[in-house]
Amino acid sequence: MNPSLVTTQEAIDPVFIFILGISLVMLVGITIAMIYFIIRYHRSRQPEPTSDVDHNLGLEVVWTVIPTLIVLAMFYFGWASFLTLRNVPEGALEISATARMWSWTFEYAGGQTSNRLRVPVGQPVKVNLHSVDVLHAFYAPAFRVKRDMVPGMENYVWFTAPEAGSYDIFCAEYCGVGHADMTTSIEALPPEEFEHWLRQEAAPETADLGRELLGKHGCLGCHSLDGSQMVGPTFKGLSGREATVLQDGVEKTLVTDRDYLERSILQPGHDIVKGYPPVMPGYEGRIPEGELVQILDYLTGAAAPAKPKPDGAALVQQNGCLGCHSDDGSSKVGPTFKELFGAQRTVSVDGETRSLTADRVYLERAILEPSAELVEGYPGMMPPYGHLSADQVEAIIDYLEGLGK
Ligand code: HEC
Ligand code: HEC
Ligand SMILES: [Cu+2]
Repeated sequence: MNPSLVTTQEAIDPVFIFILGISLVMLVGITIAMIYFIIRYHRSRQPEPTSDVDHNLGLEVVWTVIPTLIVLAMFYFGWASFLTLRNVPEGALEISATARMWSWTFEYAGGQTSNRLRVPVGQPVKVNLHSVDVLHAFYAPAFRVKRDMVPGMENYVWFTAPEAGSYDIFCAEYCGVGHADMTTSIEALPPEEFEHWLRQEAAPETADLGRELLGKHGCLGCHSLDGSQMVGPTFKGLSGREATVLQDGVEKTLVTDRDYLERSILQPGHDIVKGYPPVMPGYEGRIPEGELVQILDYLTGAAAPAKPKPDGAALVQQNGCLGCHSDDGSSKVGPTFKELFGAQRTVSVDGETRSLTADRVYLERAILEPSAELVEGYPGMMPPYGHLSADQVEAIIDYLEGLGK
């Protein structure tokens, strides 16, 4: 409603205080009047009927009109702030949130996914809500937003994080065993840090782009990526080593840092790598600046920082697996993970019963497509985890292997 409002808290809090304030005044006023009347008109003080007045028009008008105005004011301010919650400011960053039993996944426009909702400080964020199985509810109390997530129905919330920090997210749907375990957080980061994180998460794609550009500019006709000899030195292990070069015929040893690489591409004649013919064409003015950055990122390995191996135990926690599976042998909604690895399983496939060994292939299928084979005696209620990466599934299976058998 009010375009100068920048956060949902600013829209909700005054209305909340307003309604709470009026309610308090009413509560106190009515209670005092009641106590006063009880004492003042007690039978011991007033044994006789006091008067035979049957109504008072003035009073009746006052106690009808004033409460009506108060209730209308509550409605007006409530409606105005509701509109603020529903009208997403322009330029909002869109992120989609998927809820499943019993975990959250947040997905960004570039395809990056995360179990925590990372957002830039100061920018409105629109979260598109989506449930894959049952009712859930996205609830971020710090930003006063709460919205049901109904399977098959798209909905959204928006908010702006005013300062960096970590804010709770809950699932506010409590009819089911594991919603209360669906806790995660909004991590509000300074914009540069957020951009950095986004880029880093997108790294595999950037790396592919750098590689593609090497092909596009014909570099791979003279340079190999795998260490084999071609007309020019291989790109494998290129960055950060020492190179013996000839500068105007004088031999020098240089470190192949980013500046060196940039010069080697733009003005290859400046430093000729010893033992190679000076045949590389100069690319000055032939590669757009942005593409050169991508190529240098790729060659220096900045495009694909070695990501730490995912941690299976943490993944099982974050993805809500432990809401339905135990790791100690006790029974929950699903079979326990303890001593599952390598065990003999009885499953039903399209109504037929089969016996299988829980090897890596079986476990991978059980996680990605749980409905394909149902473990005998259990309901088919496990959500599919197709959004996990191959690395993540492998880490979970390693974790299961660690639980014995
Ligand atoms: C016609 C073949 C040819 C093409 C095409 C070519 N190069 Fe080269 N490149 C060479 C040769 C030969 C050398 C070694 C002699 C020198 O330093 O000029 C070299 C050297 C380099 C070096 C220094 C390597 C070292 O070990 O220190 C880099 C970096 C490099 N090239 C990048 C590229 C990039 C990026 C492209 C594409 C944009 C490219 N080159 C295209 C032939 C080529
Ligand atoms: C909503 C409850 C629920 C959640 C959450 C859940 N599961 Fe399951 N899971 C089940 C049920 C029920 C079964 C047995 C029926 C079936 O095979 O689908 C099962 C079966 C399995 C099996 C086969 C077990 C066996 O005994 O052969 C594996 C492995 C498994 N789940 C792994 C996971 C992992 C890993 C996660 C988290 C990424 C997870 N589950 C999350 C309910 C759940
Ligand atoms: Cu839920």
